[in-house]
Parts: sequence; structure tokens; C-alpha cells
Amino acid sequence: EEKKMENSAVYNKDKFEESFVRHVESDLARNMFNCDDLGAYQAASNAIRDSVLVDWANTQQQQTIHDGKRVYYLSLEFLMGRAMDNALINLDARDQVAEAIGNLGFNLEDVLEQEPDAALGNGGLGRLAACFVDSMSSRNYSAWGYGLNYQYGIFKQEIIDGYQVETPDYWLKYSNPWEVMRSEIQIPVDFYGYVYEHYDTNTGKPKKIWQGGERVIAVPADFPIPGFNTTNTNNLRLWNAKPTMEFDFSKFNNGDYQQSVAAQQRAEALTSVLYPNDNFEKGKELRLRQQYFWVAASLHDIIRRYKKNHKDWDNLSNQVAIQLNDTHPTLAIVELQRILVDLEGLEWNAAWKIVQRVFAYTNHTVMTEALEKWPVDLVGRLIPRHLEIIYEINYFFLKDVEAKFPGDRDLLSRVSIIEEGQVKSVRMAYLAIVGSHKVNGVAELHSELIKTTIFKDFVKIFGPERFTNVTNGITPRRWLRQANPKLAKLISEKLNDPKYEYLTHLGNLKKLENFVNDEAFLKEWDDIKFDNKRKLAALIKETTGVEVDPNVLFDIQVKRIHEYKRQQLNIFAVIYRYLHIKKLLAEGLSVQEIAEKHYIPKASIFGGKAAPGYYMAKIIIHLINTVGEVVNNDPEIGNLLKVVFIPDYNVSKAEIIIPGSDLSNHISTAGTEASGTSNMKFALNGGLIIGTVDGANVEITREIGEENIFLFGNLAESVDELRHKHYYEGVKIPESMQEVFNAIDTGMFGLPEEFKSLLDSIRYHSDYYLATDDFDLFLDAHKKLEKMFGLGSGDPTHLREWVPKSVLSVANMGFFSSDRCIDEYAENIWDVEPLNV
Ligand code: 26Y
Repeated sequence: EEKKMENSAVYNKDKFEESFVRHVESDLARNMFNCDDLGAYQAASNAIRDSVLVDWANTQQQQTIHDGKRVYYLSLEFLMGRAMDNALINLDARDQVAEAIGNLGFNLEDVLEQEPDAALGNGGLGRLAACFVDSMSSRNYSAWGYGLNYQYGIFKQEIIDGYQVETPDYWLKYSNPWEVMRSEIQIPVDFYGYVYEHYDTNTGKPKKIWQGGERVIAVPADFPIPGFNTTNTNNLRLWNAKPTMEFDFSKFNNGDYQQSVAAQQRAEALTSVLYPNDNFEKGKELRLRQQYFWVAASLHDIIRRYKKNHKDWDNLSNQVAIQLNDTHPTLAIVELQRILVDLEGLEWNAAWKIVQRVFAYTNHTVMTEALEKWPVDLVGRLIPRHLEIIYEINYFFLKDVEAKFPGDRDLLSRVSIIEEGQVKSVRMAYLAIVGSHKVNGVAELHSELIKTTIFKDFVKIFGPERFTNVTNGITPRRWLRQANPKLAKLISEKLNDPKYEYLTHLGNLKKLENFVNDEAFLKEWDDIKFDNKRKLAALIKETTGVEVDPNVLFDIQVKRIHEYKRQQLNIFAVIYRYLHIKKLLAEGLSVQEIAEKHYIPKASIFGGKAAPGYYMAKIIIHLINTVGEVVNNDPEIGNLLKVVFIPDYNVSKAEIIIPGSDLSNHISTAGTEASGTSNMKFALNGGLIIGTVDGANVEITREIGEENIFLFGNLAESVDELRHKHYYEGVKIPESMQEVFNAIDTGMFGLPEEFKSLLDSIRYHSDYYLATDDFDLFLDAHKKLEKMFGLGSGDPTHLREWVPKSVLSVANMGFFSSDRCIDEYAENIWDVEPLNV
């Protein structure tokens, strides 16, 4: 503790102020008199970073000396959000730095606001990777993340006239204090070219040589990842693509200097933009190039590190565990096989055994439209040697299957890594399963579903042991301490835990149950919620212009817009509510009477991005906005109902929105949402959930008790039958939904043609996501829960019925820490233990 104070500027106000001024003067080349909040953010970040870098260097040195097994988490997405506040919290230096910054004439909150989000991800999968790196550092594992350093993160969303408009997110407009460029590391990655056979005089055997046609250099940007309450600081390495210095001399000699330079510049385009599709694959060549570039650079780096101390390839899987975040990095399997066989001269089978021991694969979806398939032609052109290896892997695999299940031609064609369809393609998920020793789903229900549906044949072939479950988790540092400081503080007081140790022992939350009958405590708890709702109301006012009263029920759905997530179900229910409130008003009831007897006042709050090419998702956004336009401008309705769409939902906005929720929606068609992680974030912040029996909702219910969550809807096991019925017997629209459709069709919310294809997908095209089957059940669930809400803070029903549920939710969310989740990966998949540096 004392040493901490001596060494590091972040624990010593005077030193921090000194360091801050030095950074203003020498890094920013400014002086304190013209330093604005942005300058202060950069100077403060640099000063904090200095401390982080000391821990980081020590950690890396210790890990190297220890020479134990390292974990490598390969993910094309890391949705990190802001780094500065997170670093202060993990270093336990927030108070000191806030004071020092105050002394220098700045306000910490304003300074933190200057940082752009590192939004290098789409949604759940990318944010999961970010929570995982936090937990891997906090739990003292030796673990690196590998990804791409996109210059453009997920697009920024504006809402113009009710429509989503995308603008680029050039997040590196100012220099990024949290990245350390490693220009001294330059890894060549080849593309295209051809393969030839060469007689190897050493071995007397023929050898395959790949002669690449185009070369790009991979240069890492490193992001230190400080753990909470530990000096363990891991590395997140994100690659940049750079041109080679090798000129195309033939072009140059032909006098085509311009073109030769232009070709070089294209290299940088490789890592310029994140693909904005979430759960929908669209085989674009540049995307495959990104995947190979990233995988080749990462493996080269991993192998180089291994070779420093090791010669024996059999030992590789004792030193290296590589986790594949979905199938996006599956080419790593092929690349490692190529390195071992072609470059290191191992025999095929020996190499393949090593490969399988090194890799493990996490699946995040059962929806076929999200499963990656790459045309054989494209793979063969881009990385010709890899295609040969894939064929060979498939050949040996199918041979084993044939030996095990002789004569089952159907089985062979079903499980073949090569799909012989219209477009012959590589099935990446199958390649990932065959090349890994473990495959996991991300919640119990999902892990069961993959075993009985999309990967059923593989369970038969490899046995059930290859498949396992690791239920997702979230980091309580960001999603409780950072997002909801007041609640985190109240908890630390109640648990008698001034050092916030519960943030790494989240099971300790259980002790909150002792206070569930303590009225003063419940009031305090509710006051914090109210305060968070006021902050959210301010964000809504600032971003939409709409005023919402923080006393009303805040009913929230924020997540990527997708038909399977069913924002349409939610907005239809809002319309239904509006129509019925209008009826009651027309019958002469007052707003007050309606609020007390029929519909409690509420705000329906939406947010989320639609993939730019996802037509239906964009219609849903438009409908939400036009409904808001009508409802919010209805002079009769008062605060009975407001409907808002918060533009540009991202990690930083989530940190404001989630703590301000009374109720959140996780209402996917049963069996479609693999896990969901925002459900965990909302419950950890004392919001109640309305949800379907899907993904992690099932386990959340088990942990917090079914009386503390509002479940509704058909079960996953009924989905096939219902779809079948829709298809053969037609869709039955419930009366309630018909009322809503009529209102839309008569133009109540703008031109009906604009919404026609959305309504038609339900009434004429089989209602694939079962909106008609779940609509009335959804309305019923609302009726039930709204009684319990009472009339908001201060109301005795609210304090007696609702708030205790909120407390009990939080008390029982310990299981959903990503620390638990990472421990499970470590024990059951990676076979690694924490290393205390
Ligand atoms: C193939 C490519 C276009 C693609 C890109 C992104 C495919 C999928 C994705 C993203 C998927 C994703 O975010 N899945 C979510 O992963 C979360 C973490 O496991 C789950 O909680 C969530 O249910 C799942 O939809």
C-alpha cells in the first residue's frame, strides 16, 4: 500500500498534478492556460497510463519468467467503450485523481466525457470480449486478446425524420492515449499467389510451397488492460495493416509510379472498417481478407513467443490455449496446421493433434443466417494453400466418420466441411468443431439447443464430451461500480466492505437479502434509482428533446434491432396501450383516473442500431419514431405515455440508460437469443425484467426466483410446431393485434405503405418470429407487473412490492460475473490457473 503511494502518480495528488502539467507541456505542446477539457482528458490519460504501463511491463516480464500457459482470446470485435474511468476504478485511484484534477481547475466528470468510445464491435459478442479481458486481468490470468484496430468503429446513428441515418465513426480523430504503437514489430501477411510442389532434398519428400502474390504488413497497437485490485495487467493487441516497402518494380519501371503507390495504399484499407452486421453473414471478400490478415498475424506472434523458449512442438498445447470467439477466426486452425506441416515439417497427424489441443470454439447463435460460409472459389483465390489444407482436413475427417458409421452417405454429406450447394462453400462452424477440443454455447438453454439441432451429428461423431456450456457473464466493475457509483457505494456500506471486494466476489451480494424488510434501506435504494432515472431523463431530453417525468415507469428495450429480438412486439403493445388510453379518455375518464385504475404512467424507451442493409429493422426504427411523434405530441395524454428512441446506443449511453431502468425487455422468440448479456446488466442494477423463456433469462430466473421476474410466451420446444402451423394453416392475428394493425393501416402513424412489409411479414408471410402467438401473453404480463409498480417512488405499493424485488434481483446476480465465467473457461477448457504477479 505504502509502496503504491510512493511509486505512482495516480496515488499521490502532488505527483499527479506535476505529471499532468508535464504531459500538457511536452506531449500536447500546450500550456495550462489554454488547456481545455479535451486537453485535460489527454494529459490525465497520459498520466494515468504511465502508471498502468509500469504494471503492464512488470506483468509481462513476470509472465515471461514464469513461462506458464497463456490464453489467447481471438475476437474480431472488442466493444471496449471508454478506458479512462475504467482504469481509475481498476487502479483504485479515482478519488485521488478527481481531487488532483479539481485542483488543476477541471471537473473529472467533464473530463471523462471527452473520451470517444472505442466502439470496435457490433453488440453482444463484442462487449462480451471486452468484459472477458477485464475479468482475465482481474482474476490474474496470463491472457492476451487479439483483434483488429479498425479506424472506423461501428457507425454513428442519427435519427432524421424518424429514419436511421449512418455516419462514419472516425474515433481516432485525436491521438489515442490508450494505444501503444509497436512499430518495431512488423509481420508480413501474404495473399493470393499460387502453390507449387518442391522436392525437399533433406527429407526426400515433396513439399508444398505457397508463393504469395500480395503482401501486407501487420503492425500491432497494444492496449494495456489493468485488472481490478491487482497489478496484473494483460495486453490487448489490435493489428493495423500497413503497406510493404517492397515496390512493384515492373510497374515502377513501366513509369507507372502512381499506380504502384496506389496499390500500396490499399493495404491500409484492410483494417479501416468494422463490418456492421450483427448475426447476419454476408460473404464479402474484404471481410475474409480481414479475417486471414488478423489470424495470420496473431498466430505468427504467438508462435514467435513460443519459439523463444521452446523447441518441442508437442508441448505447444501446454503453453498455448486459443479461444475462437465465434467462427470469425476459424482460419487460425488452418493457419496453425500450415505452419506446423509446411513450415516446421511436422507429419500431418502429429500436427493435427496439436492443433486440436490448442483450439476451442465458442458458438453464439443457432440461427442459420448468421453461420459463416465462404465460397470455395474465393478461399482458393485468396489463400490457395489454405483451401488445400481445408480439403485435406475434410478428407481425413470424413474418412473417420465413414469408419465409425460405415455406409451412411447422408451423414457424410450433412457433416462435410465443404457444402456442395449452388455455390460450393466452406462451412466455418464445422471446421471450427473439427479443429477444436471443446465447443461451448453461451447459456444452458443455448448449449443444449446446439447439441440437438445444428451440431447434432457432431455430438454423435465426437461424443457429448466435446460440447459444453459456459454461461456468459458481465464485469461488475464497469456495469455496477462505474455505471452506478451510488448503488455500488450503498452496497459497499451495507456489506461492510469499504474496499469494494464484492466486485471480485460477486456472490457476496447475497447478504443484501438481510435488508429486504428494512424500510429505510428500501427507501435509500429507491432514491438512488430515482436519481439514476433523472440522469436518464436528462439524456433523453438532450438527445430527443422529449421530456419524461422520472416518476413514471421507465420501460426500456435497448439492443441491436433485429426481428428475432422483437422490438416490433414491444412497439405494437405500446400502440395498443395508446389506443386504449384514448378510448378511456373519449369515455370521459381523466388522466388521473386512468393512471390509478387502468394504465400507470410510463415511458417506453428504445435504442439500438440496425445493420445498414437490414430493411425490416429500419422499418421497425421508423415505426417507433413515428409512434413517438404522435404520442408525445398528443395534448390529452399528459404523462400517461411517452415513447422515445434514443439515437446512437453505445457503451457509454448504456452506462446511463441501464441504471435508470425500472423494467427492461428481453423478449426474443424462444430459442433464438443465445444468451443475452444486457439482461444481466439490468438486473445487476436493480431493474426488473420482462422476458421470454430464452437464453440466460432461464438461469437468471433460477438465481433470482421466478417471483422477481416477469416471464411470458411460448417455449422453445413449441416453436417448430407453431411455425409449421402458421405455414400450413395460416396465421391467426389476435384481436388485440388487429386493432393495432388497423390503426397503422389507416395512417395514424404516417403513410401505411411505409410499414406494409413489416405487417405483411406477420399476416401474410407466416410470422416467423411468432409475434401473434406471444402478443396477448405479453399484454397480460404487463398488466400483472404494472399493479406491482404502484405509482412510482414514494407510493407504498411501490415500496412494498416492487423495490424488494429489485433488491432480491441484485442480491442474487453473483453468478453472472464474468469472473465466474472466465474461471469456468480456465478450468474446463483452457486448463490454466491464475498467476499472482
Ligand atoms: C458472421 C458475422 C456477420 C457476424 C458478426 C457478428 C455474426 C454474428 C455477430 C454477432 C453476434 C452476437 O453478438 N451474438 C450475441 O452474442 C452474445 C454473447 O454471447 C449473446 O449474448 C447474444 O445472445 C448473441 O446474439
